[in-house]
Amino acid sequence: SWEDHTGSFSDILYHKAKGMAKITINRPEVRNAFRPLTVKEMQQALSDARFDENIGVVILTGAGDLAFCSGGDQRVRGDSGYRDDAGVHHLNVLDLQKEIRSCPKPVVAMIAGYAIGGGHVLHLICDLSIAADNARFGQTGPKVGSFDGGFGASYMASVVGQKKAREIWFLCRQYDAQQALDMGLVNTVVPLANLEIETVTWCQQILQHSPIALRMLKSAFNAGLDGQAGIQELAGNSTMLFYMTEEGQEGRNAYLEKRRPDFGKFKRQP
Ligand code: 2NE
Repeated sequence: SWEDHTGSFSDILYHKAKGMAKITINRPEVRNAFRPLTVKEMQQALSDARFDENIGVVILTGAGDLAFCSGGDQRVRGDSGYRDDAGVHHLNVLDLQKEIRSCPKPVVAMIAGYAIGGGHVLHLICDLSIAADNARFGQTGPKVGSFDGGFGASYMASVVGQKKAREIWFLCRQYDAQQALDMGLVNTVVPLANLEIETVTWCQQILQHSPIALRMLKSAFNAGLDGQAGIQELAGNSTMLFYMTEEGQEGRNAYLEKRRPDFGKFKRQP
C-alpha cells in the first residue's frame, strides 16, 4: 500500500512504499503530456526520492491505462520552448533526463499505453522499462517539427542500434509492446492487469541488492556515453567510497587534529 506524498503537486502524484518511490504524471486528459510545471514537479519528486535514504528505487509512470506520456504539451508550445504560466519558454525535460541518468538509484519506467515523443525518450532514459501488453512506442518529432538530438538519439542508438534508431526517428512509426521487446527497448511485457505488481516485484528484487554496487554499476553504464560528465559521476562515487575508508578519514582527522597524517599504517594494495 502506497503512502501519499503528493502534497501540493498539481500535475503529478507522488507515492512511497517499502523502499520505492513512485512518480506518476497525472494529466490523463492529454495522454499525460508534460508542460514545464509537470517537469518541474517531476524534478522535485525525483530529488526527494534521491535524498530519502529509505528509498532505493524510483518508478516513473503515467496515470490511467491509456498513456505513460505523450511528450511535450503541444498546446503550450511557444516559439522557443514550452510556455509556463509566466510566459517563459522551457525545454526543462532535457534537465530531467540528465537527472534521471545521474540519479544513483535505479529508475524504472512502468508503461501502460502510449510512450510517444518526449514521453518515449523519458522511458528510454530510465534504467529499466516494464511494459504492459497495451503499450505503444514511437517518436513523432519530425512530424510535429521537433527532435531530441541528445540522449533521445544517441542513447536510443546504443539501445536498439543505429539502423533501428534512425528508422524510429525518420519514419515516426508506432511499435507495439512485443516489437519493443524484440528490439531491446523494454525489459519485459506483462498483461496490463499485472503491470504494477510485476514492476513492484522487479523493484523488490533490486532492493535486496547492495545499494553501492547498484550505484557504481549505474554510473559505470553511463560513463562511456556521458563523456567527461559520465567519468565525473563514476569518479565522484569513487571519492564517496574513499571517504568511507579509514585511510580517507585519516587525512581528515590529521588535518583537524593538526598532526601529520599516518598513511603508513594502511596496506598498499597490489
Ligand atoms: C499519444 C497519441 C498517439 C494518443 O492517441 P489517441 O488517439 O489515443 O488520443 P488523442 O485523441 O490523440 O489524444 C487525446 C487528447 O489528448 C491530447 C489530444 O490533442 C486529445 O485532446 P482533445 O482532442 O481530446 O482535446 N494530446 C495528446 N497528446 C498531446 C500532446 N503531446 N500535447 C497536447 N495534447 C495532447 C496522440 O495523442 C499523439 O500522437 N499525441 C501527440 C504526440 C506528440 O507529437 N508529442 C510531442 C512530441 S515532441 C516532444 O515531446 C519533445 C521533443 O521532441 C523535444 C523536447 C521536448 C519535447
